[in-house]
Amino acid sequence: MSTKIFISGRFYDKEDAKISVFDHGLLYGDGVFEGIRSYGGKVFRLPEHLDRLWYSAKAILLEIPMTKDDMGKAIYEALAVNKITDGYIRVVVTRGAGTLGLDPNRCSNPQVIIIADRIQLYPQELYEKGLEIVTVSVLRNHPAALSPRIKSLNYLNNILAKIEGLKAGCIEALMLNHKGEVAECTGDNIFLVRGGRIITPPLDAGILEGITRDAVIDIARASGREVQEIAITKHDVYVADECFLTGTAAEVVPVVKVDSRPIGDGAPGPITCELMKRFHEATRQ
Ligand code: PXG
Repeated sequence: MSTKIFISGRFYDKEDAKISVFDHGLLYGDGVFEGIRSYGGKVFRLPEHLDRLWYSAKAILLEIPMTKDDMGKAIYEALAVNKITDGYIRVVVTRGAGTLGLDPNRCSNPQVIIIADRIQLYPQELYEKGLEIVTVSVLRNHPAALSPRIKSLNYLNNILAKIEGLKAGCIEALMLNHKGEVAECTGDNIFLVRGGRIITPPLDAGILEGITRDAVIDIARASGREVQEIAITKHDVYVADECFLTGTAAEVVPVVKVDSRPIGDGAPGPITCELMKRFHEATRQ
């Protein structure tokens, strides 16, 4: 059976799922998106993902041509028609087809695309042994230029950082902000553990407010751990006891080396392992 893709109210076979080459989503990266997981047939933190999608759209003055309720239903339908219970959902809203000029007012029909797929998980080894990352020279977008809070279709900032990381042999890369502070990785948020305390950069460091980040903060606090959102420098990373990343695809993944320096004793730390376990329990009850 061919994968069925939702485009603006209808399901199409993958081969027939097409949008216009005049869509400003393609021409200019003018649009927004979400990456969402489903576990055991339940969509993880769906209201939070929908809220973030609507805030991203509002930030670029894009009106999503359906209600959150209908979007939620379409997401569950996309899972059902493709018989997916544990998977990954990509929601894309484009500005729609317009002219070859930038003017978004000349685009009349924003497109809503929902792709439900099986998820390609990171190798289990990464969760057991931890990940090595590098700090890259590409700075995270200046918030006054293009806010990292917007999950827009223009991901070149992150892609350039990812390319630099890959060239250094790392599948994830650490990005600093314009102030030289630690911001986030190309598709994951970063956390440190220091003296039993969990710290992560605040939103005003110029980061995406990750849904997994919020979930992990909730889980950590519910288990009695202190979590602080404070500015972090590379120095803090290098002297941390533990480091881990959070993201929709990665969930919680330990980092054991940054810029060739071992973090802590160079193995996944106890608090990281505890949070990985609690996150796993929370998503697979
Ligand atoms: N920061 C950035 C810049 C991201 O793009 C995260 C943090 C983590 O956020 P969530 O809400 O996922 O906890 C992201 C995640 C993917 C994928 O396939 C993920 C993202 C973008 C593109 C692909 O995992 N964003």
